[in-house]
Amino acid sequence: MARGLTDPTTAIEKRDRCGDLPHRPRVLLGKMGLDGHDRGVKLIARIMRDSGIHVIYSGLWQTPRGLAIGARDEDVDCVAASMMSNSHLVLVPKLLEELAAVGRPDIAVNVGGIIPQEDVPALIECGVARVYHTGTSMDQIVESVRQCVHPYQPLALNSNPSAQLARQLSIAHSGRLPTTTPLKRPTRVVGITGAPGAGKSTLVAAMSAEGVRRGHRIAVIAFDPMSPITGGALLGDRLRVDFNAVDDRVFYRSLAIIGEDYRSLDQLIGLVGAAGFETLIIETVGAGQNDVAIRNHVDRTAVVTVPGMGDSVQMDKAGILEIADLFVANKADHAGEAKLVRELLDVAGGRAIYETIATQGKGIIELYEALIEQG
Ligand code: B12
Repeated sequence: MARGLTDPTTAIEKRDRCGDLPHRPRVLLGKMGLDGHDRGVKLIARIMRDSGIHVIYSGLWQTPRGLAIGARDEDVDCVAASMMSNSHLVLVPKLLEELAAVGRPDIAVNVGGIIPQEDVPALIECGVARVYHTGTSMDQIVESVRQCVHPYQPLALNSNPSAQLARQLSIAHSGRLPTTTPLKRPTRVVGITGAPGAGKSTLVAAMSAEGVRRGHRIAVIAFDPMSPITGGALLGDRLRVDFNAVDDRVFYRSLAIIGEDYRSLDQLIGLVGAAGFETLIIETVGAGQNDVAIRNHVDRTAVVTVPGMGDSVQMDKAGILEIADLFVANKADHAGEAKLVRELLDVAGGRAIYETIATQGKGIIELYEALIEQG
């Protein structure tokens, strides 16, 4: 931990503290209610990531139901709820009820933050696994997760279908899916790729919401990078989707990979289709010029670009721009948009260019129709 005034307050030794477990622990880190204290969760997220844990951060202001859907669809080993706003006696029991309602009453819930000692028995009584306090050490935080990890078993056939899909995806991604498992490709499998920070997750979230508006059920698989040093990952794309609005009409799954290791992807796609989804959107890890492997797995690829990413020579290079079936010029309100579109037109060779401002939902209907309705 930090020793002097100039040391980062969150410095910890990056080390795989979970490599001995049956699988990489998956944790949903959540803050429910009107609680804006996010220093603690950010610290916990980094500690977990740097200890070999896959952390899904769902953002502030979650509802118990949104968190429960996330826990089920992400197939987490535990939920880590950080409660600082004195609403734990109301929201935590509700979270446990919702976990049961969405079909995963077995997922462990750990609670930490500002929890008066006298409230601990009531939380344990309603089903919380453990309660942690301010000043919880790094070792305790990692241990709180390790204790929840058990080998993956298929869920019972009569369990919730999304819960079953989520578990099948976990098994497939760990390379252990039985070869006899029925697979079916969804009607539409589209890939969204592009540089880190281009706005891919916000675009995917906006397109998912558009799909829901049209009465479609959308599945998303979003890849984020896995640390080659610890095996840990911070899976942060999910927080772009407003689950308070789309509820479980969007099945969203975050997964970590190193580089472009898509060896399980065809099975993942087949499982999503076999679960009845006709549309699957796959978001790649933030891609570089040479990251083109996604095109071997999807039907259509959208390459997301933003203004200010380089001169026109960059556009002529072989690689990622060649795999686009269509281009998205996102952040169209930023300076340099006209130049970007002009340069894209030069290399597009007739491929369509869609201008979007994903954060405002602009251009999303046109993109959805081009990529998904007509795809
Ligand atoms: C910094 C701070 C703020 C900052 C927040 C900055 C930020 N972006 O987070 C600011 C100034 C904005 C703020 C505002 C407010 N605050 Co304030 N704030 C604090 C303070 C001083 C420290 C919190 C902190 O960052 N700690 C450091 C982090 C690293 O620790 P942590 O969050 O506790 O997390 C650790 C452990 O708890 C544990 N942990 C946490 N969750 C979990 C979960 C699991 C599963 C596990 C294993 C471990 C674990 O692990 C972490 C590492 O050890 C506390 C008092 C205190 N000493 O705790 C008050 C405090 C939390 N705030 C309080 C209040 C009332 C407010 C305001 C409502 C004040 C007001 N009237 O406006 C607002 C609300 C803001 C909002 N939107 O919600 C009260 C809450 C009272 C309560 N719950 O009963 C406190 C306790 C102060 C007090 N004594 O009254 N606050």
